[in-house]
Amino acid sequence: DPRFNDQSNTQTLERTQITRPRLYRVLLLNDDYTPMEFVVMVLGRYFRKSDSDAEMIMLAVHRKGQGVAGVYTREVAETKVAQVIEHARSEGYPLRVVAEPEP
Ligand code: NFA
Repeated sequence: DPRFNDQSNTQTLERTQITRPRLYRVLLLNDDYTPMEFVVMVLGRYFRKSDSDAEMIMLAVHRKGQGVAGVYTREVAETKVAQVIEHARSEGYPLRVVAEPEP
């Protein structure tokens, strides 16, 4: 933003500081008891995944042990973790969900 800013009418360039918020990955962790269809439902409802993407992510978690459900700012990521854990526990499932900062 070029502005006249002193008594000699010289110009000083000022720059607006933009800071990007840190992003957090929400990870789903595999377990032996949570039904596959519950994990697919979670990916659709809380992470807005299509049925086919949800199925692929669920199977990747099942095979590899963990996978990324979504990437969000910290408060959004932590809220999703809390909501999914609450829903899973209410159904008696041990599904684990965590948020971790992106490198
Ligand atoms: N491993 C679980 C099963 O076989 C499915 C699952 C997938 C659980 C992804 C947690 C995360 N029922």
